[in-house]
Amino acid sequence: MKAAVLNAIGDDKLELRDDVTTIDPEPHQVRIRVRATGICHSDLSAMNGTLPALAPGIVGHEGAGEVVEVGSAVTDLAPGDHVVVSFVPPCGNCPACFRGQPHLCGVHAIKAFMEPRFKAGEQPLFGFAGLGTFAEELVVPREGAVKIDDDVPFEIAALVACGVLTGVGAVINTARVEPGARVVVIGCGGVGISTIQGARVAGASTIVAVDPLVEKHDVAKRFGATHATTPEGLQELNAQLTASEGFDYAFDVVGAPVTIRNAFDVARRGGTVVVVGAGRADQMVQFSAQELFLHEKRILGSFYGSATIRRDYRRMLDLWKAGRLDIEGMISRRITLADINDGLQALRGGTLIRQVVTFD
Ligand code: CXF
Ligand code: ZN
Repeated sequence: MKAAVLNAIGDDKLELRDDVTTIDPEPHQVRIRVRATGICHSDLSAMNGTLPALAPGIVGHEGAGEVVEVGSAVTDLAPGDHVVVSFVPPCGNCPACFRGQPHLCGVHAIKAFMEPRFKAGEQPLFGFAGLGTFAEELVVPREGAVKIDDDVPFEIAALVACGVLTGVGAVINTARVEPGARVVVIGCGGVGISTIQGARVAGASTIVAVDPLVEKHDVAKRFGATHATTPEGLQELNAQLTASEGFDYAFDVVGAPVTIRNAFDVARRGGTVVVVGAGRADQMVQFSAQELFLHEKRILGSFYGSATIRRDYRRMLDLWKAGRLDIEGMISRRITLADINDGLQALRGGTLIRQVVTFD
C-alpha cells in the first residue's frame, strides 16, 4: 500500500512509498482502511522533535475510515463498519479508566507508541501516537476504533478524531465553561478554532480570539469569536471588555511559554487557565510563588479534550448534525497523499485551518 514515511526525526519531508504493509491484526486488533485524515500541527511537531515520536515511522493521527479485517476475538466490529480512530484507546480496565479519566489511559497508547505496526520491505515502521494515518491502512486495538453512522462523511469524522474534540472538549469537559462566561482563546489553528466553537456552544458571552496573523481574525469570527486581536492588542481588549479584571477562562492553544504566561496574565483572579497547546518537554514557564496563591487562578492541563471517546465522538457529530459545530467550514483544502509534503509546507505557513487528505 501507499504511505508517507518519516525516515528520521528532523526531516521536513515525508517519503512517499508504495511498498508499505501493516502487521496482521492480533486477536484484539482491527485493520482499518483510512478514508480521510486531517493534517494537524502535532504531525509537524512529531517531525521536528517537539513531540515524542520514533522513526522511521508514519505520522498522521486524525483519521477515519472503514474496517477491513477484525482479529479473532473482536465480535462487535465487522468489515465495512465506518469508524473514527483514536490515539488514546481506553483499555477500560486500569485505574485511569476506573476513575472516569479514560483519556489518560496509557495501556494501549504506550504499547502502540513503542510497537511498530507497519513495515516497508523488512524495515519495521512506527506509527505516531500509535496511529499513522498518512497510510492507506493501519492496525489499531479494537478500543481505538469507534463505530459511527454510515452517512457521516469521512472528512468530518476525521476532524472529530483530534482537532474538534481536543478544542471543544477542553471547553466543555476540562473547563466546563458556563453560559455567560468571558473567554479568551490564544492561537487560532484547527484546535483553537474548535475551542472558539466550543465556547460558543457552551454559551460564552464574550469570546476573544488571539492570533498574530491578522488573516485569522475574520476566520475566528466566522466560528464564533466576538472579538479578535493580535497578542499586542490583548491588554487593550481586556481593559475594554472586562475593565482589566481579566477573563473567566483563558485557553492557551499554542503551547509556548509566552502564550501560556499570557493566558495566565489575562485570566481574572479566581479564573481558569487551560493549557491545550502541545508544547515541548524542555521549555519552562515561570510563575512567582506569590501570584499562584494570591490570585487563586486555576491552571488546568487539557489532554485530548478530557474525552470519553465513545460518548464524545457522538456528541461532536450530534452537534455537527444539529448545525451547532461547523466542521465543513474548517476544511481549507482537500489533497491526496501524493501532495502530503505540499500540505505540510502549507500548514507551516500558518494561515490554513485544516487540510484533509482523502483516499478513494
Ligand atoms: C496530540 C497530543 C500528543 C499525541 C498526538 C496528538 N494532540 C493533538 O494534536
Ligand atoms: Zn492533532
